[in-house]
Amino acid sequence: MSGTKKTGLILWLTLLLTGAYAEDGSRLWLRFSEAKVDKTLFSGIVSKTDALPAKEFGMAWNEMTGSELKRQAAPSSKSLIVGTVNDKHIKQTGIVSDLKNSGAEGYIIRSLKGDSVTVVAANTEAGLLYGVFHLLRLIQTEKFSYQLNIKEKPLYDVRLLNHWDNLDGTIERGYAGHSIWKWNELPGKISPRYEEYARANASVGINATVLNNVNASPQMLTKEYIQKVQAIANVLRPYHIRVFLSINFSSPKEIGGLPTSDPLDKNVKKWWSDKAKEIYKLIPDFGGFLVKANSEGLPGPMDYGRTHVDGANMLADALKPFGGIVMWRAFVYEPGDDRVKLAYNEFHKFDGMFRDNVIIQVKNGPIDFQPREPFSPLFGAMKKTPLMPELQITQEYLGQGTHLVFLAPMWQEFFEDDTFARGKGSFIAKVTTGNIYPQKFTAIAGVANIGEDANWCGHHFAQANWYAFGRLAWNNQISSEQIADEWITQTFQNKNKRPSDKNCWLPIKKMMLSSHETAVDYMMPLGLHHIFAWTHHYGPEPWCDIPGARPDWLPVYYHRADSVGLGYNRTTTGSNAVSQYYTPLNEEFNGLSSCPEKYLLWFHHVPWNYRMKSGRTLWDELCYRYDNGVQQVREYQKIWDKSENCIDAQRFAEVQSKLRTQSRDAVWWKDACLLYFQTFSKQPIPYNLERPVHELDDLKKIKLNMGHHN
Ligand code: GCW
Repeated sequence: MSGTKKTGLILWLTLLLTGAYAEDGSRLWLRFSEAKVDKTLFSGIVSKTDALPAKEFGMAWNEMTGSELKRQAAPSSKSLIVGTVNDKHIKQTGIVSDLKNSGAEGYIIRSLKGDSVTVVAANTEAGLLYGVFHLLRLIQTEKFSYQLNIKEKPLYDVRLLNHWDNLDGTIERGYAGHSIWKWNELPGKISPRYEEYARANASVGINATVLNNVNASPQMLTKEYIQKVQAIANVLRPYHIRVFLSINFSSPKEIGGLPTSDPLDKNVKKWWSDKAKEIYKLIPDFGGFLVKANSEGLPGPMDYGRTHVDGANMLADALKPFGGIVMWRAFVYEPGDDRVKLAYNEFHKFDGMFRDNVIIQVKNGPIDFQPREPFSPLFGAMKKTPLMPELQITQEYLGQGTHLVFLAPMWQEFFEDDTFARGKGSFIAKVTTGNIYPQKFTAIAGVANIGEDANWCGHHFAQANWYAFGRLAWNNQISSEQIADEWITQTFQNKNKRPSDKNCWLPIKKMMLSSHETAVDYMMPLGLHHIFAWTHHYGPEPWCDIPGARPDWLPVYYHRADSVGLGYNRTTTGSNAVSQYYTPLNEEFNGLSSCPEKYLLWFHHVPWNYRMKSGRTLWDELCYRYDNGVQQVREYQKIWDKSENCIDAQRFAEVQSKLRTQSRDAVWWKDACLLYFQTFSKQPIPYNLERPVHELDDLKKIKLNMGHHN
């Protein structure tokens, strides 16, 4: 036996004996074999044998208990009944009338009195699937009982992932390897990952996906590719996931041989109508198009002197006969005024002019997925046009595949923001679900963090962000704490390690819940934004000032550090971006002392010696925040190392290693920002804080090879 083989065997035996084993994260939160389940929970299942929800339940049950769940022709004590309103056993339960307002995706899980029968019922198979996954989650997290009475339906109609996946297999802002879509193998070869992907999404309620990058290749709409898309759609369909595509606005010209892509040209209109027909013939439940137009160099209607309305409506007309929708992005910023104001200025004036199957997709903040931004003032401003939030699950600006940052608290903050659109209480959560101004349909998108890495998301904890997006798209009122609880239990529970695992989970949960604020602290506290390194957006480069580059791609444009102070004056004496918000919010943001400190430098240029609420000067406060970020990550390292006994060996080691990098990166961020801003403030870093360990000149030389255009 060779040395390596011997070591391998010993390692294997040790793992076996200690109960530790390698786990690569590929099972996500669907690790049913690790759940502690009493086999006698159910005596059998009453359901249609060919229905997917029952099949999914049966498979999970096998994994959980090691035994088959018997089919029953009629319910008996401790039966599980799974069925739609058309099934006779559901009719007998009396639940049917309660499902009246449950819609196409809602469900009821109810324990019937007397003989411990559990019923999962819905109007449709889609609802049933969500109900079954809910029941499984209860079992996995040891929350199942015979006293259930749950009624759920989603708050958003379309809950979709946006893949920024290119046809060559690369992913824009992807940090988990190449794309899971194997375009060169399709349609002949179907990767097993497509179905796993569908199941994982369905388990958290995601019902739609855009397969390709918003920076779309015209090739996507060729016959060849539509056939490939059809093959994927066929796998996703049983899981009730509808496929959408990003389109390139110049497609008629690029692949259709037309001399123009002018949206008012009749041949162009016909081209799109024919294209829609062609797609729906192969994919009858096709969702529609996502469009990035006249943004970051992409073509659009304005190339022909037309407007976003002309472009969106033309596509909407092509899709309308088939029930498709257009998701038109508001991420536009032609150079000119303060970038923060541009999307609002461009779109607000078009309110009420779009077709009823158009929805405007708006990033949560007015710039670009920064670690923290105030909400985009478009939310609440468009009263007659449906808007959908776009969140970024992939951590472009939040440590990418390396930093542990749980995004649910950031999204929760967004949902809880009050727009004052119709007075107090006009929360984003309500505005975007049609509860302030009625919307014909609602939607929410998350830019996916999924790739072909074994663990899907690069960082084991990044899976929590996929999970959280799904849960919040279903119900934007679920607390981050609940989401973390659910995810940790499902993801880390381990049959061999309980009960000690629970002691570990509390600190892990605390770490997750504070991790976003921590990243804000060590990257850009107090409202700083966009001081990332040029192109790759991983590390700090607040000094970056490339002659000739677009000013609004440069950090100095945003932080405006000078001898007086720091921050961008967006008040009435500055760019006046505050005026895009409703009263009293505009006034609150406008006042130096009323502006929430988390947005201070977003809205104000603040003197270095300005007194903060803590009593410290701005400069000192900045130093404390950066330092706090660093200390927190070190705390996370301790928490994680202490959890070694309850986490499997592989994931433990991988996360441990990433936390080490995150810890070094946090110091890098702190030193870079403080040493650089110190050249303006000319003040010492408070002496009780740890000293920089880098030279500013050395940090300025760091160039990571992660190239990207902006
Ligand atoms: O966040 C920026 C990214 C680009 C992205 C663009 C967008 C897909 O840096 O990579 O392009 O936004 O959202 O369109």
